[in-house]
Amino acid sequence: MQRTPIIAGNWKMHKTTEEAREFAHAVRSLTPKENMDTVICAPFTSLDALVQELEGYPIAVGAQNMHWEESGAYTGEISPGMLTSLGVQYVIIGHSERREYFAETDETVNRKAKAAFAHGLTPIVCVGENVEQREGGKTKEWVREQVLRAVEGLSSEQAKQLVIAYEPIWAIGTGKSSSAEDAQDVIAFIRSTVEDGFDAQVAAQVRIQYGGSVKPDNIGTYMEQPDIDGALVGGASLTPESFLKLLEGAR
Ligand code: G2H
Repeated sequence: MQRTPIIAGNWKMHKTTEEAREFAHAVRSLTPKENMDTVICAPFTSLDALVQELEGYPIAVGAQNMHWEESGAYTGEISPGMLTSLGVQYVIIGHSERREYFAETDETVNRKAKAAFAHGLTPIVCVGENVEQREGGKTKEWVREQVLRAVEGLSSEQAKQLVIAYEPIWAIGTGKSSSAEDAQDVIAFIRSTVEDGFDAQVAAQVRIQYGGSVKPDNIGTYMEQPDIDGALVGGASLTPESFLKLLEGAR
């Protein structure tokens, strides 16, 4: 099964709208890559500007979170429909920083994943273990539970469109990346977990990224692995130079 690789930048809480526009101008010269999806997941305040600046260019725009309801008394929240009305196509769900600092749970991840599909957004669902779980040999047990809870109630057609990002928490923003072989091992396991939840066809189509201190000089080693379909990249996606080098390195 040929899966289209997907490289997504996760800007986290970086860049004003003006800075986002400048970034978009700098990367617009990007030569369209056949067979690769490229996404920038930006703060809510920059989404509109990015969609406008990148219209007609081969870079999609994603959000980093959203609420699962369509509207209501949820002060400070953003709905799926608000994102799609801007032209946003992807949304990161359940990033470990949201799980750790903003009370995101497997249940809210699941609600958001379902809401994303209901609105035609592609969710990038993040899973990953912390250092204690890693050292205690609990990585697979933990990510299996996170994956199965995230996909509960999705149809097979939806699950095929899903993007999962495996991001070991100890590798996020620390400069300590998982070796490509270790990442491959866990990601192959995640694929087999998707097979258990659905079937072999869904497992063969779901795209699974690695995330955690991915840089232009190590992205190639991840992309060579048979089950790794791309990367979710934080720090190294923040400058146009580094972002373009990432895309080069991922080819
Ligand atoms: C993990 C990743 C982006 P970084 O959070 O999702 O960030 O590449 O900076 O480790």
